[in-house]
Amino acid sequence: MRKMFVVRPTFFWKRLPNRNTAAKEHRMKPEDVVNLDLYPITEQESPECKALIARLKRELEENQYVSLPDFIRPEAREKAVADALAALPSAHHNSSNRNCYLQRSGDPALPDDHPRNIMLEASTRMLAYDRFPDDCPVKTLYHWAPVRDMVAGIVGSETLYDNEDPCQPVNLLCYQTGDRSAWHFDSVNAFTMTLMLQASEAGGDFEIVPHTRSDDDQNYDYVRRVLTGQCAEDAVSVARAAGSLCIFRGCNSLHRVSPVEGDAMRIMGVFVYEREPGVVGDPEVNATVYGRDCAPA
Ligand SMILES: O=C(O)CCC(=O)C(=O)O
Ligand SMILES: [Fe+2]
Repeated sequence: MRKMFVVRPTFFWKRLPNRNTAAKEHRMKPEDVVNLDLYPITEQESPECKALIARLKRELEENQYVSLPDFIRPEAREKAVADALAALPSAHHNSSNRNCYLQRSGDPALPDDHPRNIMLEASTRMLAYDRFPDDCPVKTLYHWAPVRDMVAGIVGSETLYDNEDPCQPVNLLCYQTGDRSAWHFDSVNAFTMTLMLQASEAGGDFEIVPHTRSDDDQNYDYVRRVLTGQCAEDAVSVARAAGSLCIFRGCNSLHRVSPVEGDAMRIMGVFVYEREPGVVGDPEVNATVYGRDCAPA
């Protein structure tokens, strides 16, 4: 009998913080975060869901982007916005002059009008994964297998895994008045996923030029013409109402966010899934994006 009263220190060490957190957390169930009426992703073997994923996959292939309006329920969206606004003081203000390959310096060996030497202004506020609460609905959504499986189906990947970096898996990207993201390619991942949490009053348009380059052709001449504003008609402005999820091939399609106007902060959830387990970020990339070393202490 005595044995039953032996309390192992690890028991307390592990339990107490959890209990405290539980008291403070208002974790919503994933079923209450995702709009399952429009996106019945808990039943992925159903004909309805299969047809939905097949349609979204086709759209992504054709257009290089696909939009899923009203993907998150309003209550979950409002909580995520409140979390972002509360955490905003700890955001990293990324203000830079960079080329579309996200490099801060050009290549002196190349002509001035080469895309690598065309520098553009960008300004955003980045909240890393470890800067906002674990019960934030964007984290709930990200870590839920039905969402991951749906995304895998849309991007045509067998299996996707959560990113395991302390900073990268889910970010809240905030744009105040005047903030913008200049034309760029997303360098590392085969697709990018964003969720509009709060739209700006004006400006803040997401524009994409599908197929600007391909895996085996940098297409520098076309890229240069896009960067210098000669191909405005090729840019698609993607409607992004609050609550809409977007999956796009940012690796080969130049995209940008026009300058935000008005008082409302444009708040975007950005999600990173991986094709293999255990992926963490490159320390140099993290230093640029988050302004610090993200390695766990
Ligand atoms: O804020 C956006 O709409 C786009 C963000 C973006 O370009 C990215 O996350 O790669
Ligand atoms: Fe991007």
